[in-house]
Amino acid sequence: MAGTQRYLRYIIFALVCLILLFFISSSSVPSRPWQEGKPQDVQPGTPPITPNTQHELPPATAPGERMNATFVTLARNSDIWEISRSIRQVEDRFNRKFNYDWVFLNDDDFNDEFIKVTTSLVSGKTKYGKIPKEHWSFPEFIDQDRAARVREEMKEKKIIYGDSISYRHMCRYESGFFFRHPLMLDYEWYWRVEPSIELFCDINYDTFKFMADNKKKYSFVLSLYEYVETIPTLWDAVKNFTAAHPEHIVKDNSMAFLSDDDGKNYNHCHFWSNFEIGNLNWLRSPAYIDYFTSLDHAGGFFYERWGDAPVHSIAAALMLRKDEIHFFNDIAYYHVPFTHCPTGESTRLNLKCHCNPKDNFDWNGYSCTNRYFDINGMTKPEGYEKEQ
Ligand SMILES: Nc1nc2c(ncn2[C@@H]2O[C@H](COP(=O)(O)OP(=O)(O)O)[C@@H](O)[C@H]2O)c(=O)[nH]1
Ligand SMILES: [Mg+2]
Repeated sequence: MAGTQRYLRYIIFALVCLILLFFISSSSVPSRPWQEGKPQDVQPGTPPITPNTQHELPPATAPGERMNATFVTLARNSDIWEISRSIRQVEDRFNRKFNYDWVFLNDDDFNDEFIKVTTSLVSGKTKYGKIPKEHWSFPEFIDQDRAARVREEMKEKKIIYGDSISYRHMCRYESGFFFRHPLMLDYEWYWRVEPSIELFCDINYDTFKFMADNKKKYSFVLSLYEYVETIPTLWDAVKNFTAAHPEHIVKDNSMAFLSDDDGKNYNHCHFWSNFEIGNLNWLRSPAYIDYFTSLDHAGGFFYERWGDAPVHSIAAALMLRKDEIHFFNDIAYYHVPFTHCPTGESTRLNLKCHCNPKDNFDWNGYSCTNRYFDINGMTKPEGYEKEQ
């Protein structure tokens, strides 16, 4: 019995050695190296295999100094999963390399779940602020009955957010207060992020540093015409402001972006402010504060439904020099229902973009980006005609 067991052990040992030898010899057979840039030989009937020649991994964190900058998001606790999607995209495409802070603002207290989830997603520091009541309520000079009547009328006309009070507080807050929140006072630069946005391309450089190095103060990726029904008297209020404060209007401005008759009428073009990278000191400047205060007293945030997009855009177009506004062609972006997908295949491939170029809104007749290029004497990217 003992002899049989010994034989069995020898046989098992020999088998294990044979198997090991087999694996060692097959792994030492040199395999065919990748051929740079050329597909492998293809056997008939098998799909081609394309080697990825850009396989070096980028460094986990970009070297160099950081700017005094933060992301900023206005959100409700109920926005948690929609903002998580946005954060994940911003982190994957940009911030995992730069680790900038993120400030969250809310008219209510953020709950533990919102704080826990968003903190886990952001690679920089996260800060949570409550908006003071006086920045999210009707100012004393607003006639609340008149405001209520307008909401009723707008509801009947089915104007989007026409009957919403909170949407109006939100637009007024984004227009005049977010940059003055105590948490924002620590920073010079901001990047606004909303729930459910998408970023489609890698951003391999520090966009805040780009803004500073190139003396930019405001930027955009999408532009379009505003719904006229929401801003019938906005341009009158702007004209009152410019008449009272001509000193705030700069010489080489972008009036031609806003008006086709040198300022008489507004053409409703604006930069879409759900994406913005900008300079907070500009928004905190006497020029911008005078502008906001003047518009606020005109009452249109409540008697109409002025959005922060035309409010910011008109300010940028009149109170900044043309060359202080930047169009980020390389930041591919979606916010329902519009997409900015960079024109130019080489840009899209280099930046590993996953947007469909057919979805690009830039050269659509309802976009104002064409006009922005024209008034700045900029050459449109190759291939733009095919996207019109
Ligand atoms: N805290 C808070 N945030 C809001 C409220 N309404 C909208 N927001 C935020 O304000 C931004 C714009 O609102 P959104 O619903 O995206 O408007 P839209 O993009 O114009 O359709 C988003 O970041 C929202 O999360 C609100 O009542 N309270
Ligand atoms: Mg939104």
